[in-house]
Order: sequence, then C-alpha cells, then structure tokens
Amino acid sequence: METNQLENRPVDRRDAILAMAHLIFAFIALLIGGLAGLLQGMVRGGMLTLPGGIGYYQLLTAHGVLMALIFTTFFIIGFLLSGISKTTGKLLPAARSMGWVGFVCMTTGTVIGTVMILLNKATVLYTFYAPMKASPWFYIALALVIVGSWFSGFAMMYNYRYWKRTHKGKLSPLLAFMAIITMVMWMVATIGVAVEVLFQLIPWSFGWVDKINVMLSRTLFWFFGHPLVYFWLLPAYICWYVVIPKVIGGKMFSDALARLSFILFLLFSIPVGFHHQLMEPGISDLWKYVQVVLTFMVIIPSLMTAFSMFATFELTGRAKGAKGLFGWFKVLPWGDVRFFAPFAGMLIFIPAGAGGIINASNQMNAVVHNTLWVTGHFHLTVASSVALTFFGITYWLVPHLTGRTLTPAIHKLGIVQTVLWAVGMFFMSGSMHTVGLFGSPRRTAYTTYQDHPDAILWMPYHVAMAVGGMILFIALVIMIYNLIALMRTPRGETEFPIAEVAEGAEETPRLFERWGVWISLVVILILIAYAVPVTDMIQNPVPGSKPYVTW
Ligand code: HAS
Repeated sequence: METNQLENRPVDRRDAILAMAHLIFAFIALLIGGLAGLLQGMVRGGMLTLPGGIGYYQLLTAHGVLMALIFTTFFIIGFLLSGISKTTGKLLPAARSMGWVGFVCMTTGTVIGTVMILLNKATVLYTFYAPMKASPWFYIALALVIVGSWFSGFAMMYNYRYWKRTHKGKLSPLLAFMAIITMVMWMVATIGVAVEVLFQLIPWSFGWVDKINVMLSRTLFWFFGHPLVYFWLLPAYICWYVVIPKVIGGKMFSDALARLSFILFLLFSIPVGFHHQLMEPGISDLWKYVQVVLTFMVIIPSLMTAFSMFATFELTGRAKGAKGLFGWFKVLPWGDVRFFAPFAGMLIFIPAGAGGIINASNQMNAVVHNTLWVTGHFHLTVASSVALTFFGITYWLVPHLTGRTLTPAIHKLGIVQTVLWAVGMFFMSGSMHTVGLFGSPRRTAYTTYQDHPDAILWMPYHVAMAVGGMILFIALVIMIYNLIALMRTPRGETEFPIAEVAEGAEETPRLFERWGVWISLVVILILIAYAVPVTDMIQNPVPGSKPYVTW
C-alpha cells in the first residue's frame, strides 16, 4: 500500500477549514429539511393542519431538495476534499481556490433556491418535473449548485493528477482513486440535468419558448437521477472499504476488489435511467429492456461490497481469536460509534437493496411505481444506509479537522442516536413499504378520498409513518447536538482512519488506473443505452406542453 496513505499526518489546516465549511452547511440543510419532513409526516398522518400560507407540497419540496440534493452534495464534497487532501499530501493552492469557488457557487445557489421554495414560487418537488413550472430563479439556483460541484470535482482531479505525475508508476491511494471515480461519475451524470436546466427549463420558465418536450426533460433528468443515487452511495462505500477495517482493528480484504467494484459503478450507474421510467409511454420496450439489463449489472458491485465486508469482519475476528461460524460477530467494537453507525447502515442496506431489485424488475415495478413503497425504498437506502454512514464519518472527521477529541460521552450518545434513527426508520419506512403495496400513492397530502374503504385502511400506516418521523427528528436533533459538542470537546488528536490491505491479498492490476479505458467504456455504454431513444425523442417530439403552476 502507498506509504502516503499511511502517514499519520492530519489534514492540512487550510483544507480542514474548507471541508468544515461544507460539513457545517450540510448539517444546516439537514436540520431545516428534517423539520420540513417532520411536519409533512404529521400532516399526512392526519395529526396536523398546516397554518395558512404553508402548503404540503411546499414542505415536501423543501424536504426533498434540502435533504436529498443539498445535505448529500455538501457532505460528500467536504468528505472527499478532506480525503484527497489527506491521501495526496494536501490540496495545491489552485485546487483549494477551486474548492472555495465551488463552495461559494453552491451556497449561493442553495440560498436562492431555498428562498424561492419559501416564497412558494418553486413547489415542484426535488425532481422538478415539467410541465410543473417554478420561477426561473429556482432553475438558475440549481445550475449554480451543479456548476459549483464541478469546480470542486476539478479541484480533486487537479490534485490527483499532480500526485500521479509526481509518483510515476505508483498505484494511487485507494481513497483518492475512489473519490475521483465518484466525481467523474457525478460530472458525466450532471451533464444530463445541466442540459435539461439550461436548454429546456430556463428558456421555458422565462417564457422565451412556449412549450417543453416533457418526455425528453424527464429522460435527461433520469440520466442524472440514477447516478445521483450512486453519488450518495459511493462515499458511504469509501467509508466501508477504507475506514471501517481500520476502526475495527483489521485490514482491508482486497484493494483490487474495492477498485474493481468502483470501476463497475462508474460503468453501469449511468446508462440505467429508464428503470425510473418503466411505466412511462413513449419509450420503446426494447430500450427499457436494455437499461433493465444494465441495472442488474450495477447490482454486482454492491454484492461484491457485501462479500468484501463479510470477509473483512471474519478475517479481523479470526485474527483476534474468534472461533466458530459467527464468533467474529461478537468481537466487533460495538461501543465505537465510528463503527456502530455505518454498521447499522450496512445491515439496513440488505433489505434496502432487495427492494431496489424488486423495483428494477419490470412487472413488479408496475405494482410499486408511484406508491409509498418507493418512498420507503429511498428512505432505507439514502436516508438510512447512506445517512447513518455519513453520521459515522462525522463522528471522527469533525474532531479530526478541528483538532479535538472524540470523547466516550459522544460515543455513547452517538450510539443512542443511531439506535433511535434505526427505530424511527423501521416504523416509517416499514409502514411506507407495506402501505405502498396496498396502493397508497406517494407525494400526496392528507386525504381519505371521500372515506373510501381502501384509503381508510391506509390511515394507521400513515400514523405509524408520522410516529417514525417524530423519532427520526429526535435522532436528528441529537446528531446536531453531537456535531456542536464535537467542536467543543478538549483539544487533541482524532485519527483519520485509513486501513492497510491484508497480507496475501491479490495485487491490484495496473489496468485499473487506465482512466482513458474506463471513460471510453462509459461513453460507449451511454451511447448504446441512450443514443437511439434520445435521437428519436428529438426527431419525433411529443406535442410540447405549456407550463403549469399547480399549487
Ligand atoms: Fe433505488 C427508486 C432500483 C439502490 C435511491 N431509488 C429510487 C429512488 C431513490 C433511490 C431516491 O429499478 C426514488 C427516485 C424518485 O424520486 O422517483 N435502487 C434500485 C436498485 C438498486 C438501488 C436495483 N436506490 C439505491 C440506492 C439509493 C437509491 C443505493 C440511494 C442511495 N430504485 C430502483 C428503481 C427505482 C428506484 C427501479 C424506481 C422505482 C419507481 O418505480 O419509481 C441497487 O443498487 C441495490 C443493490 C444493493 C444490494 C444490497 C447489498 C448489500 C450490502 C450490505 C452488506 C451488509 C453487511 C453487514 C456486510 C444488492 C452491500 C452484514 C452484517 C451482518 C451481521 C448480517
């Protein structure tokens, strides 16, 4: 393993400030978005009527945008910038400046977008589907967030390239490699949404053009929307592969396997957007079929990750003297929140991933599409597996960056917070999955459909969802408390855990670092999956739609 990775040097102070700015902004977004989630859950559960002037769908938009788009993006960029700084020495001045430009663009975009939502001028939910039309300033705000994230991506790539040039013939640090894969995937994927926003939504919302090709806009959105979910997942996987083995006192099972799984994510996470559009007319079955096959390919690297995690746990346990089939389980560090929170995320990812496989199966998608099942699915994936891992990272990253210690009291409270989050999610997401199968639709305010017997049957589940939401909000407040506490603990050193590779692991093939090969394959796969159907949508456009403001 590259010695650079193993140096016990803290992240450079100037880079730490940049990373901390991202993390703090992320948690502010999480708190506001979480409050919106609490209120909307109570409305849907029939426990609360919103005061005049605040709409259910307005809250839902604030919740989705701030949690799914803003919290995640800021957290991920903060984490990856700190990881690049740590494993490649430090950020070069030009990279650090690009990081700050990115931060300013993203925060400006977020503030403008949030103001538009609060003014009720952008109640279009986090997917901002046309023909619902927001204020043009909302779309401009989104464009600023995307462009800002590109600056940060370029900052990381600039540093990585410099490291490669100055370490000729050496394998790059695993964490840096994974961060670059994540950002390459993100930057290719965001081209789709950038085209949608710049060439379709902004001209149409300003009234420069009358109509919009809805099918094309949704396709461009999902070109971005599916890799978006892996943009959330991959940083969590970075923690599982690179950080967790060190935290549990073991070694990484295989560097080669970890890199290969990330390469597979890069290849297969983009050309699969149609699995979100399986129920939409206008896309031929053939192209849906091709993208469903590719969707099943993108499941493989997650299965590889599961295998690798089990192998790491078992090897570490046996090295510590554990016996029997499951003896390794007992010797895991259950009192360490750096392990406990991501581990809870891993466990939850087993049913969460199984739900994804159900969604991706065409016939079953017909049963679950647009029901609360899907909402349940993404609360288990992004809001549990990913969020819990991000919390786990926060518990060591913040004190590392601020030169503080992670105290036993915070370990304990962190474990309570994790358990509460998991319990809240059990109620909320469990009810969503179940009632979704009974047909309860997603994205719907409180209604009994004139006391229809089916809708009456859904009500207890909606109440359980609200109760889960309340428990989750308590856990969120504890997380914010812990974050503030982490910035006030006694001064000292907290480790940035980076694992070594186990002895006897397969050597990593040099081919894995041939970026030209992988990026060319990405382009080819995208062309296979999208060129014909998108050309068809442009050459034979559906009748365009004028804008609607439905709220
Ligand atoms: Fe999904 C809809 C398919 C994964 C997020 N997904 C969504 C939406 C979101 C989302 C936000 O095909 C809604 C979008 C909207 O608003 O409309 N999803 C999949 C598939 C996977 C998948 C096949 N999704 C995710 C992840 C997300 C996420 C990850 C966020 C982070 N999803 C779909 C489909 C839809 C969809 C359709 C559209 C539905 C519709 O009709 O609208 C796969 O990537 C899942 C693979 C995962 C696994 C699990 C591996 C398990 C691991 C844990 C190991 C545990 C250990 C601990 C080691 C196969 C790695 C064990 C220890 C012990 C002691 C036991």
